[in-house]
Amino acid sequence: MNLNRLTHAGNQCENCPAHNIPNLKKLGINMDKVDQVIALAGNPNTGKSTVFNNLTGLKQHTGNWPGKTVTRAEGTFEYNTKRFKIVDLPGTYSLLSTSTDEEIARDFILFGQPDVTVIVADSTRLERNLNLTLQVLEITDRAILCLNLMDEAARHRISIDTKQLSKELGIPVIEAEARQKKGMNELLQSIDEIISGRYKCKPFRMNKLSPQIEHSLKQLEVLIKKEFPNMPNSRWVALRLLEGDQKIIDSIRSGEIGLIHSYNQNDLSNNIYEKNTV
Ligand SMILES: Nc1nc2c(ncn2[C@@H]2O[C@H](COP(=O)(O)OP(=O)(O)OP(=O)(O)O)[C@@H](O)[C@H]2O)c(=O)[nH]1
Ligand SMILES: [Mg+2]
Repeated sequence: MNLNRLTHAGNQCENCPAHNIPNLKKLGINMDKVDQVIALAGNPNTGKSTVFNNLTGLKQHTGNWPGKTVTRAEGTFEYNTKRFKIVDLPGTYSLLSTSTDEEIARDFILFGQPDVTVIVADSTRLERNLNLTLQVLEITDRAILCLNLMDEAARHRISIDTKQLSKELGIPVIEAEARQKKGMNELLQSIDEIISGRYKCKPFRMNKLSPQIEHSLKQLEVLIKKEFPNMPNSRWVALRLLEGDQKIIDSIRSGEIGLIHSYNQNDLSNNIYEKNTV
């Protein structure tokens, strides 16, 4: 094996533009004075932690099997002089899922009030990944779809019309190969455009509900807001109540849902980050 050549290739790679994103400072776990919060959501094994590591310089656990990230981890970076907290979440297929890992992701997406939610999707399994994407678009006005693993998609001869997808979803769609650090600059630019208001998302929403259901939802929402005034996404909670979601019913009865909201508003201690790394 020619080690010289390998080392040289490594150095070349370190110098290539993908490794040196302009205007990005990776700040690790320094949580001082954060301006904006970004959530990394997505199905399991789509490259969320790889994106997180690229932007923060941290070493969140990655590997080629689903379910590696089991709790939420936080890191920071600075881009164009703004400071961002970015939250790496466990993978989830749906906001209605009930496994512990998936609940952690769901709770942050719903109640953590991220300024922008980046949905990291596996480009080779776009259809399956769009399920969560559409659910996230129901509850937020500011989201980005990061089509990751584009190298794998190309290998499988899958091509995606990202412009059309972006038009139909009403949000930016960014092509990425996070393991090769490709697309990170475009992702950051897109986050910046949304935060500054230069890009206005018009998220695709499912068909309208019937007037009767809308009426019941409104009534329930008023009651929920009375009990939990600061809780975001009361409409989503009201919908779950109408559907008879027992866990949500129980957490409303016990008041726990209010605690979930405040837990998700707080910074995590470094301990939690440590537990989730190798
Ligand atoms: N080929 C290819 N592999 C990638 C890319 N991005 C990430 N990976 C690999 O995909 C695997 C999963 O990446 P992770 O970052 O751990 O994925 P995750 O979404 O955090 O996974 P969970 O935490 O289990 O949900 C790892 O082996 C990464 O090296 C990419 O763009 N192309
Ligand atoms: Mg992960």
